[in-house]
Amino acid sequence: QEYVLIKMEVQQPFPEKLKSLEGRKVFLAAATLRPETMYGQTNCWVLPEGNYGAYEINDTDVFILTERAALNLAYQKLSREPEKPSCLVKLTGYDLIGLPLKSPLAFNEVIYSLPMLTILTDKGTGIVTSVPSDSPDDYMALHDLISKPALRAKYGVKDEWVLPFKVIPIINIPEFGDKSAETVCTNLQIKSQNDKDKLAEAKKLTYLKGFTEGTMLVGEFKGKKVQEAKPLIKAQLVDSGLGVLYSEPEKKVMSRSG
Ligand code: ZZB
Repeated sequence: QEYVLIKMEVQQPFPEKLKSLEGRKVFLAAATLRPETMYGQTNCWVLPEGNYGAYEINDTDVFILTERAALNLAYQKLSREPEKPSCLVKLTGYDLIGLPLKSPLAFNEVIYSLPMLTILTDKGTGIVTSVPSDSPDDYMALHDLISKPALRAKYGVKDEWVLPFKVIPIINIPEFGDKSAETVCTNLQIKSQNDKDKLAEAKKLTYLKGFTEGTMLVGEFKGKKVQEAKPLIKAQLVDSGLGVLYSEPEKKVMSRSG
């Protein structure tokens, strides 16, 4: 899988835990397969109980992600020292909740890092950018935070990090309209981010239709099909240095004979 890592820049002033990184450019690096949806970002997701680190990528840039991703990056020439990840600060997801971020292409000037309980730590970077218009997982996780004050309280999430953010229409899919994730989640009667089977079904539907039938409603490639816009936006992000390419090694398949 070739992902684009979206460099979501942590805004000043840094919290106590990140103070030693002052003077550097610090990014939460979110792995995405949908660079064309970056206009609609409303927040970033982290796993509260997840382990993360702040890794030196070069003389200026620091990426916050999982150790596993840092090691993969180090073998893809994205580490200060080749093949050796250099961790400046160890962090957990709790340390990241509430960080204000500036993210490439996003219409929202500032977005916040929020808890998602279903993030996999053995995939991507463990940091996920949230596009509730087109991703059912994101739509439901945001819906959970909006509708459950107790959930916000549990993770120390302030109302102003969540409640002002609305779903932004960015892609039209004839069958599902301008907010396909919302439509599909409603149709399948999905109740929460933990509704795994239904969410997998919803993701399949929106992925496929989004790619084959979607049209961009916003941005430089407004009016173009998603299929055409996707590689163009991907190239722009990478060429401008706002994103970097990241390949996930194939998962090892266990031999049956042991
Ligand atoms: C923005 C986005 C917008 C995404 C969308 C999806 C969609 P896949 O195909 O299963 O590999 N993701 C990345 N890393 C993780 C993780 N560690 N745990 C949970 N989710 C993760 O899925 C790749 C997508 O899963 C990535 O692309 C990312 O969310 C998320 F409109 O980035 B995406 C219908 C999906 N729409």
